[in-house]
This record gives sequence, C-alpha cells and structure tokens, in this order.
Amino acid sequence: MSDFKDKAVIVTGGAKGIGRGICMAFAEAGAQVMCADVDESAGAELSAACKALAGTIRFRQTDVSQGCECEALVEATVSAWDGVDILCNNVGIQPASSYLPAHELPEALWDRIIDVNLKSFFLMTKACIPEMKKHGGGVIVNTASVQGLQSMKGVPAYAASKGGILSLTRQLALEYAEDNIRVLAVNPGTIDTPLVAESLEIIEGGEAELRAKLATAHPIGRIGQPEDIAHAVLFLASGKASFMTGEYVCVDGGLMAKGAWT
Ligand code: BMA
Repeated sequence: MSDFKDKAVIVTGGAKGIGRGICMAFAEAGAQVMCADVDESAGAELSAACKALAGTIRFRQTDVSQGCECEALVEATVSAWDGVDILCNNVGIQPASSYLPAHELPEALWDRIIDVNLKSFFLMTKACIPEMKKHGGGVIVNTASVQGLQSMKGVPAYAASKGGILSLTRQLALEYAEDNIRVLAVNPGTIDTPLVAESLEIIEGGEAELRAKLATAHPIGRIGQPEDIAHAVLFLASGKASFMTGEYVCVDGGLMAKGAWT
C-alpha cells in the first residue's frame, strides 16, 4: 500500500477505536494524517505512537459537528500538507443513554447523534471538496454501519444517522464523479472499540458473556478489530479501487449475509 506516501488524509473521530486503526494504517503506508477528535489525551497518545511509522499523524482537537471547526481543520491540513487527498468521515457516537424508543428519546439527544454522526459528514465534505477539486480529485470514505442496512429496537437516531450516511454516500458520488472525487462507505459489524464497550454497559448479563454472544452472532465467530475496517478503508481509498464509487462494503464477519430465520 505504498501509494499513500505523502498523501494528506483527514480522519474524523480518529483518536480511538476504528478511527485510530485508520490513522495508524495510513501512517504505516506513508501518509500524512490529520487526526480530528474531541478527546485530547487519546489524540496525544496516538501522535506519540506513530513516531516509528513511515508517515505522520498530527492531532487537532475538533468538534466536527461545528462548521467553523471543520473549516479550521481543513485549513490547518492544507497549510501543513498543501491539500486534502483523502477524507475519512469516521466519527460516530452511540451513547448508552440513547437506547430508547423514539417516543422516549430526548430531542437534544437525537440532535447530538445526528449532528455528530451525519451532519459532520456533510460539513467536512463541504470544507474538503474545494480543495480536492483544486488538486484534480480525491476520495471520501464514510464509516457507516450494518445498522444502516438492518435495524434493531432502541436505536432510532443511530439507525437514522447510519442510513443517512449510506444515502449521502450515493448522492455525493454522483455529484462529484466528474471531478474525479470518489465517495464510498464501509459498514462495520461489531468491532472491538470504546463505542461498543460503552454502548454495552446498558445491557445486563455481564460484559464478557455479552462479548461471547456477539462473537457467535457473527458467522466468522469473532467480533472485528479496528484494523479489519482500516484495511478495507485503505483499499477503497487506493488506486486499486479507481472504478468504485457510490458503493458500500460490509466488513462484518458475515453478519449481513445471515437471514433472520437462522
Ligand atoms: C455498530 C454499533 C455496534 C453494534 C454493531 C452491530 O454500528 O452500533 O454497537 O454492535 O453496529 O449491530
């Protein structure tokens, strides 16, 4: 994957979980990575962890649900590396307190989940597209979820945000195909991340037992690791996927292949 040498990559929600895996994989492949996250200590830890890698990871504390912060993030990336080649809209939240049916979900929680999980994808895209056009193209890879395709009880805002990402991915792909900007999505299944650990707290039965149950729910017999998603993201962002756009890839251990009757 050496074709990322000196490419400028932005990863939102990059300090932990899947985002951290994506940052590390791009830096291993020689890229210059701008990691955006609200978690400053996790960001500092990540920048230190990349010292021995071919590329670099720079951390910038950013709340990407705010348009002005997205613009400042893109400006900082452009002034450091003269452009943005790849945008990974990855940030996502699923607070344990949000596991409620729609009629019980506080409006403020709906807004926060949609702002972080979906609106930020629009805001970051808006800020990056002029830079990508200026340099003759780019790639946007969006982290959606299998929950954008199939649902469960108690996740009205999260499910809507993930379905929205898949629809936005198709729309943007059409909009910018002629500008040589490809737009794709990945749908992770259950991945070993702080988001999943936090969201599991609400379910009774003990975390270890629950993790074992989640592992067997995936036909491959385990939950995923952040690197599993990162490998797919790097492929989609690479020239090897140059004829792919407006599409999603499930990286879910076979979860979406399973019928409801199994
Ligand atoms: C992800 C998260 C996880 C969940 C997985 C599979 O997006 O919501 O908490 O385990 O989907 O449903």
